[in-house]
Amino acid sequence: MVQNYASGVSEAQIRLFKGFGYLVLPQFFTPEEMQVLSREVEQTMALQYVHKPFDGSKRHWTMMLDEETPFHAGLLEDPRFLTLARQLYGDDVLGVGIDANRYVGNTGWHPDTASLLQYGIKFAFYLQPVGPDSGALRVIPGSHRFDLNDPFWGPAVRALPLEEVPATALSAQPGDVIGFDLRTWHASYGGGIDRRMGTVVYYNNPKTPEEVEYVRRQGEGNVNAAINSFEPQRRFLYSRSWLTNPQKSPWRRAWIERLATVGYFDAPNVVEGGWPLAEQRV
Ligand SMILES: O=C(O)CCC(=O)C(=O)O
Repeated sequence: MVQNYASGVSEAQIRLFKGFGYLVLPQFFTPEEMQVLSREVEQTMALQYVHKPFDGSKRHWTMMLDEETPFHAGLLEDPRFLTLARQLYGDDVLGVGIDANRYVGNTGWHPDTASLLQYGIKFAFYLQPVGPDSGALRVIPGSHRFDLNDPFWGPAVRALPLEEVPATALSAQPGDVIGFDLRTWHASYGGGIDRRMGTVVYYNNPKTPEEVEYVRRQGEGNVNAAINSFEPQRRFLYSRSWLTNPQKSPWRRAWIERLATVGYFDAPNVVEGGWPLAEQRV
């Protein structure tokens, strides 16, 4: 049995997310969808890491936005994700990414942004069961509101062994989805080798010049955090194919226009072949 998320979630769940920075969406994907997700991950990872097959020593990561993985590629526009992202961040929320991961061991405490002014939601789903001591995502409730420049907060978290930081572990079965604010501090403990997790990410549409500046910088930050660290075959975040929007998705068109305006695509290796695309250059 799956639950129907296409029309969004209740006010109580929205309040939980806004107050504590996360929510859990049980039974989101059907077993058949989980099989498709697993197959697409298997095939793409084999291609992206043909030069260094997974040996359990280092995380593998890849974007999943393209037509070779059509089920993943449609997730940003899937009403089950998009309706909720719009409920939380407004109708102009920006779809920015879909990825797949093969994690190795623990993940230390961190938020997914460099500033409280750059935020949005990351939806995460696991291809195998995860529990409190077997790789479940741990979140510090309410930490999306903590000042990143506070001299006590970050050091206090990092001074403790990962598993002793007071937190909530979000156990999940295949098919469940967890959503967390990008500012929420999260980690995982006790996960084995090859913990497979996919994500779907939306950014709040920046309103002030400062917010715009942080989204612009995030393009380069994402290249460093992903392409440069994990070294998949594909040396860019967004393919020309995704940017040319072959399905003529009105959502994707609006996201690309806005992200281009704020300069998110400008840094090297954000876009295949550089931005603007060759045919748009004068
Ligand atoms: O599942 C994990 O080990 C960490 C996930 C994470 O840090 C993320 O998705 O940002």
